[in-house]
Amino acid sequence: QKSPDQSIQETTDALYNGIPVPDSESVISSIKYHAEFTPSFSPEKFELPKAYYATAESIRDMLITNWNATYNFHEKMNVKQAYYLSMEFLQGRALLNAIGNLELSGAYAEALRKLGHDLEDVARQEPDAALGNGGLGRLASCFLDSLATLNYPAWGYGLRYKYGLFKQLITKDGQEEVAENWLEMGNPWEVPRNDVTYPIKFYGEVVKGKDGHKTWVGGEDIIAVAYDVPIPGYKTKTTINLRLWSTKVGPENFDLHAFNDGNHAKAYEALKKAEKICYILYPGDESLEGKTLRLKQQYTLCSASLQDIIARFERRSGESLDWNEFPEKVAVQMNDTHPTLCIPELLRILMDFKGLEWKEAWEITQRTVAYTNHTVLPEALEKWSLNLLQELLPRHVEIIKMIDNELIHTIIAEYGTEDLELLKEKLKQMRVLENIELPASILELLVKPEEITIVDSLEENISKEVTELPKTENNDVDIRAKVTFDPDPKLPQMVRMANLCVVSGHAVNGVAEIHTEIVKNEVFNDFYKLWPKKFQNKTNGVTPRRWLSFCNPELSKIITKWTRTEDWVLNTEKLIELKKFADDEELQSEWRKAKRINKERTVSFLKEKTGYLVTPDAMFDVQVKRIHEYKRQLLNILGIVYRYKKMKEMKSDERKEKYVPRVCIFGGKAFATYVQAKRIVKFITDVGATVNHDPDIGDLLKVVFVPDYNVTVAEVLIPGSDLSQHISTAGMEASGTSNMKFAMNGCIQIGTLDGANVEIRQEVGEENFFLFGAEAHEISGLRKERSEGKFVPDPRFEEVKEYVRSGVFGRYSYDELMGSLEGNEGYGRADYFLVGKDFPAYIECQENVDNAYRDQNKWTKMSILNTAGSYKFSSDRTIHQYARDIWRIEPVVLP
Ligand code: 4GP
Repeated sequence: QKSPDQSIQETTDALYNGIPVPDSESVISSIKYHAEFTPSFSPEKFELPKAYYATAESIRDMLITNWNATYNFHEKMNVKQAYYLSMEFLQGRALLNAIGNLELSGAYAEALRKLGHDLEDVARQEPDAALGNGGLGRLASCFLDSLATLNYPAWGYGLRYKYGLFKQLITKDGQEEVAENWLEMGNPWEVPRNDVTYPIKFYGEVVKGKDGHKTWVGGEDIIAVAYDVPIPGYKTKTTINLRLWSTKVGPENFDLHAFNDGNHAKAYEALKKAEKICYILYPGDESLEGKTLRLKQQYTLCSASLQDIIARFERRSGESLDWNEFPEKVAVQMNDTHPTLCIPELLRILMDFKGLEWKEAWEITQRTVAYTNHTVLPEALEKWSLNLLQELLPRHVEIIKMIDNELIHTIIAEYGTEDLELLKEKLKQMRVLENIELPASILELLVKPEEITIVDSLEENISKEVTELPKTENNDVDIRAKVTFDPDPKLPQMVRMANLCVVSGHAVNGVAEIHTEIVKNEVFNDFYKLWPKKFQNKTNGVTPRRWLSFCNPELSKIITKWTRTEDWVLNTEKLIELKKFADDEELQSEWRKAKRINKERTVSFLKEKTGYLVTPDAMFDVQVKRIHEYKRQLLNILGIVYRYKKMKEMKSDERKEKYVPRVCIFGGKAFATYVQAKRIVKFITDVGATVNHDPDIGDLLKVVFVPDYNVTVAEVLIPGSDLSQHISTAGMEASGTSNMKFAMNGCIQIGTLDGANVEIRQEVGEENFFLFGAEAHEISGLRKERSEGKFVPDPRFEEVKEYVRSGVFGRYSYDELMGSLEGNEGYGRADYFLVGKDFPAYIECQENVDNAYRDQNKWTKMSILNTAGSYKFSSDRTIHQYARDIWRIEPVVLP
């Protein structure tokens, strides 16, 4: 009889030595061992929750062994490493993914069976790690999987939010949010690292020593603590790290006196303040409190991660420490603008702690950081109030001003001072600081002394006319030109984080071809003209492990059979092979069977989550993504309403003749304070409530809103859908990634020419994609047409709105909702997203979908060609491109 320790050791040794499958016996003893010592559960019983924790911990042992081996090897090789900084990681569940990546599914399934449980049931015990909102966060998680799989030396850095993204309940009033306590039962996938902590400061002031050295003192001090989450690669020992920060305070911040005096609230104040930072993802930021908290979160991520990265660099460099080597060893990727503060933070550490001069520190920083843009929505391009930043991070504001100063010089060099109006315009648009007077030294260059008013920057009111320019250091005193450069006192003074990223990063990338073109030619056009080489495209991708191999074993078996290899999981180009057999009857029949099984799984899932029983004979038509006006769930549901109205007008036979039965499935969360998005959720559920109970309609049409859409729900719905909708207003969806997942799983798309749809359509073939709608280059003209009152809506659009207004689905806020689609000022955006414009094309395209679906052989062929054409959309391809073009890192394979 082996001791449990021995078994674990053998299991891990087996992995270590590349022996693929530890037998189920050793897995059993490892699970039993953990079951015995896993706290929080009754000792006698081995029920599902306990089985889950014990299984997870037995896997974790292996991950940690590999994680250590990877860490040590990278440390020894001292290779260049990439760090992916992201406020979001939407990891989903870890158990089946880890078992799958370690290729232990068979052993674990068998072991658990012998212990009386089913692996799938055990896996269902795990809460989703939902430390993200949507695309950007899930992309970060796919990237981690690819980085590990491809043996890249890379880590993720994020925050360990106590509550993940809220849990969505659907009630009679629409969406309700409740806190998601995903850590309630403990998290077996993390390793708390009480030995890895860093101080983080807020507020306080900057003092200048005699030697000119700046020090940031006073204020509030908290501590960031690391929690490490090992991320296994597929079929490799490489296991990288996702380091998540949590926050606390040191014992000196517990006010014992206050406590003993009975003032408990005061005693805990500092602790509460510190802990609050990592409570939730995206605290509502309407209030100053919310904004402050969000900024504290961002700074915590940036400061702790950079201190950690720098400490590692120093340790690995040892005696031969040379700061100029830093960019040769470290690449920092900012996932959108949320981690922008790592720019001034790196500069601060280099200058204030490592003694580097500005010029050198600035050059090192630029060579180190790079920025990915994920959205062109103006409201999502972050700006922070200068006052708030000044208060919270005074030293960083000084540094940001220095960067702004560098940029101003570049702009002046580019545009010259001949045409002051042009220069003024460029400065206004491009500066990092918005609505803030130019620094004295710059004004000196541009304006005659007699035109200048000098204003003490901190005391706005004390201003005096001067005729002679005083000798001042940059930024300490602002000199305001009377005529030309006055900021508008009515407007707030802001810091534009995106501009800061573009100036400071050596690379800026968009996430799909069309998006990168918009980034270059519209959003950051002035910068693109300055630095064309900085701008790159990196079309997104998704991991084929989680999003095909593991979530769709039925289809995976077929793919392996027909491509005659399992290699497609690592090398998705092999999927192209399927094209050859797209007409093969045998493949088609197997393909349809797999889809049927997946649809049956969806049927039970929908029954369980919503109570609705739908038939798998119907076409499953799915739109799952965050609820946002630009994603146009409203276009989808209005199309359904129109279909319903037409059905009602027909006789039963006619109806059955004309329409293919459909189950229209929606899922997605609306941001808690986004009123219009919440109205849309409510509308969809109201339509469902009417249509689904209409005996005239029966199985011809069902409308189901799946509550609490998350990674796990996506893993069920995507393999089981026939049609998926990606119907954003053209030019507004940066890429989309669920479109890639649907294509991989053989679902056909209806969509606009937007984001990655464009490339997907190219790859799967135009005839296998249902295209409709206005194109990106037409949008601004169409909006203008609308605002000038020249747009003539299609009668079918008027008809559908009228129908909704008539009260068929109840009377909840529908005047507002329908009003928003008209030029009605009272309801805001006057169909900014052009639902009315695209409506006729959309419903006509949906008729084509019906016709295509009737011919099941043709449909199956289209489905096969979608999977075949999805080869390009593996995050492995994306990661190779980042590694080669931006990070300049090489894979290192563990011996
Ligand atoms: C999303 C974009 O909306 C989506 O098109 C893209 O696929 C995804 O990023 C990944 O690049 N943006 C966000 C966000 O999630 O929060 O801005």
